[in-house]
Amino acid sequence: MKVAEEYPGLYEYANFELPQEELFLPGHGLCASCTIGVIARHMLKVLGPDTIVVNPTGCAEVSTVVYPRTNWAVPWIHVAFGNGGSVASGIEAAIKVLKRRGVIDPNRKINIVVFAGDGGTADIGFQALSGMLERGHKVIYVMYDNEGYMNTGIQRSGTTPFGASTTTAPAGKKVPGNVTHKKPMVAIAAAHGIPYAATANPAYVHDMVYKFKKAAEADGPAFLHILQSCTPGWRFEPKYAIRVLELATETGYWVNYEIDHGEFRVTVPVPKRKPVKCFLQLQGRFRHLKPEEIDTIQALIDKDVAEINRIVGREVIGPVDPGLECLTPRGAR
Ligand SMILES: Cc1ncc(C[n+]2csc(CCOP(=O)(O)OP(=O)(O)O)c2C)c(N)n1
Repeated sequence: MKVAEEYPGLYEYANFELPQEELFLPGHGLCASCTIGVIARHMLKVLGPDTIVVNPTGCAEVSTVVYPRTNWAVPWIHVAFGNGGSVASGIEAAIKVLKRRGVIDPNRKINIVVFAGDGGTADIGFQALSGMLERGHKVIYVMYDNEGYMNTGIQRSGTTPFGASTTTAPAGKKVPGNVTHKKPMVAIAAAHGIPYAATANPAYVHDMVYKFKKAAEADGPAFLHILQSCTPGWRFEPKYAIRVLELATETGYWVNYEIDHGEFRVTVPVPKRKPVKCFLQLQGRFRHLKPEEIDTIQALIDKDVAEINRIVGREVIGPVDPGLECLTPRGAR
């Protein structure tokens, strides 16, 4: 309740208020329990039919659009792996001109969305994204982050976490998998001075839906960084797709926050954290980690959490409580 009082609007857009209409249609080829579907479906429920989706190559694209079939019941365009931001910028500029010329009703609100993976955003699409943010195009950029180049065979990306084993950063005798840290994409996007940037997690659907709404209402570019569990890449049983995402937030590995016109807010406070091993041990990509490597990851998270608490000015993400059970039944939290 405290959260609702502090952040009015957070729970306004609850699921039951969303339209019944499905604009992301069933019958796609996403992997069993892939949470890209959860993100796309809720995104279109919030944004509605007057939405144009720009989709760089990645899992979302190859699994939902195989000519002549599509799961997107809205205008959708395929773009190259690296130019989502540029194409969206062009669409936004063209719509402005068409409105000025009276071809399109100037009062019609059309949402333009880039729906791109972490490789297509944090790495190869980075300059197109940066240009789009710098020029101030009114586009919602959604980066779904499965922490690797998943559709081409689980290669590491700029957002693969420390210690994850991938096909291009395999765990071996001397190297514990990937040795770099996640690129802080929200901080980078926010540093462009855009009005809205946020993280989200499909396991916290109300929070995610609220952020789609805020992004649509922003008076300029909006950037959403959404964690997305990947069954083959993270190597967990499909039944844990949402549970593993919950653990990401419950352990402080992933903090749900927003930066609204420079104002930083944690939107899902975590009074007591579970140890990060709860998140790691469900996934095959971390199975090789030694206890001291898990301690390193825990220390990295503790540092990030301390920084977040410092920015907020109070302990919005609490300390680790080793007494908490990893897999608390849903609703018992
Ligand atoms: C210039 C270029 N380089 C490489 C590729 C091959 N390619 C297509 S999709 C992809 C990986 C996409 O990764 P990401 O954006 O993280 O999305 P995911 O597959 O994980 O959904 C790669 C390497 C390409 N299409 N174009």
